[in-house]
Amino acid sequence: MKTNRVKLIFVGGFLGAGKTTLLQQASALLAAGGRSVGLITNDQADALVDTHLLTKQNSMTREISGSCFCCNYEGFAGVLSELAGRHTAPDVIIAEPVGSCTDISATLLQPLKSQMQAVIELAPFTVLADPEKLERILDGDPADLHPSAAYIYRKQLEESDRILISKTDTIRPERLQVLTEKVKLAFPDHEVGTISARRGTGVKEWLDQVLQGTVSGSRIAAIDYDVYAEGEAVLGWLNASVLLQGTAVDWDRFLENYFHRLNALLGSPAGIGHIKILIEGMGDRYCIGNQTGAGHTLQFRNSAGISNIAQMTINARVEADPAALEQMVFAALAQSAEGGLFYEIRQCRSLRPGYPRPTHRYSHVVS
Ligand SMILES: Nc1nc2c(ncn2[C@@H]2O[C@H](COP(=O)(O)OP(=O)(O)OP(=O)(O)O)[C@@H](O)[C@H]2O)c(=O)[nH]1
Ligand SMILES: [Mg+2]
Repeated sequence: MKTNRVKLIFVGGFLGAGKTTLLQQASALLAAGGRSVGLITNDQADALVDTHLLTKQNSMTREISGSCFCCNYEGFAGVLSELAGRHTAPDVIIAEPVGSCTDISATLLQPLKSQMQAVIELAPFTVLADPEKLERILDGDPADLHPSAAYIYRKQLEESDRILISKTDTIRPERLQVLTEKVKLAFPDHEVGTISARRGTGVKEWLDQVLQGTVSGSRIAAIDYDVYAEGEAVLGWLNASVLLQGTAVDWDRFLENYFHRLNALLGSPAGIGHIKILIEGMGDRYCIGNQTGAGHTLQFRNSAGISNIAQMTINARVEADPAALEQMVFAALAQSAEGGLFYEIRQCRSLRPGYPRPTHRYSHVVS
């Protein structure tokens, strides 16, 4: 076991803010600098696209599924101890909480400071916010979210140590400057930064700052748990894993067609938290599609190539009844499979997140 404490970085922020993309970039940068990295993902159910993606790059990736970190503190602490206790323990661990989760300072950071100081050293708690939603939220608009989900968005910003405006490549520099000033005005005691994980801009600077920073969980937000619970419960949550089989299928085109059909069934774009779909073809080939709101947010990356068999992992967080969401997800699959493609649903879990009941909730900041 290492004698030095392992640095633990939490990267929070609402669904689709860019957390996993930052984890990928940051861990690659750390690895290139000779530092080993452990990653911890979190979801309400297993078959998480993020875990599949991160595992491709980093074998020290762990997933806590079935509940958020806060409601399974012991599970999270157990994974931390396992990683930190390895013969080849990582130098840095980066953890990504569920995007609809808040009150992380009171329920995770304070207990960790109090109970695991011997093992880990907490970095400043960063919350990512994508410019489009952030701009609207700051203007008092719910940004196509249910008002209680917008409440969670605001609370995530409020409880953080560091607000990081993400996806800066999607906004003009002058607008970014105004937005940054607005954030500083709304949160005068927070550190505020900007980043484009896609372009790599600001990733090194952010890493240097959080690795040097020693103050974490510097504030606890007042959270109305009934509103928080409602903000989570309006989201239907679906994780599914599907085996696809056909003849020389172009999986990238299949994925585009699938999104097209699913959007047609979903109708109004309002209420899409994040739909992320991974298709893994032969060898290491994969493609991924992400949609974090209206149609213009849909992005495709990589290529799964052409083959006969592929594995599809579907994660959808949409303001819809879970049963209705499941029905639409599979109706779109049935439509996309017309013309000789077979599919087998290997696993499917659809749910409405339950009332958040954290293991611990500290009312004071632990020094
Ligand atoms: N243009 C642009 N897109 C980005 C950037 N960072 C992330 N994205 C895109 O935003 C979408 C969501 O990114 P993720 O990293 O999966 O977001 P997340 O916060 O982990 O999402 P959840 O885990 O569902 O909460 C994907 O399409 C990413 O490619 C960025 O810097 N620029
Ligand atoms: Mg993620």
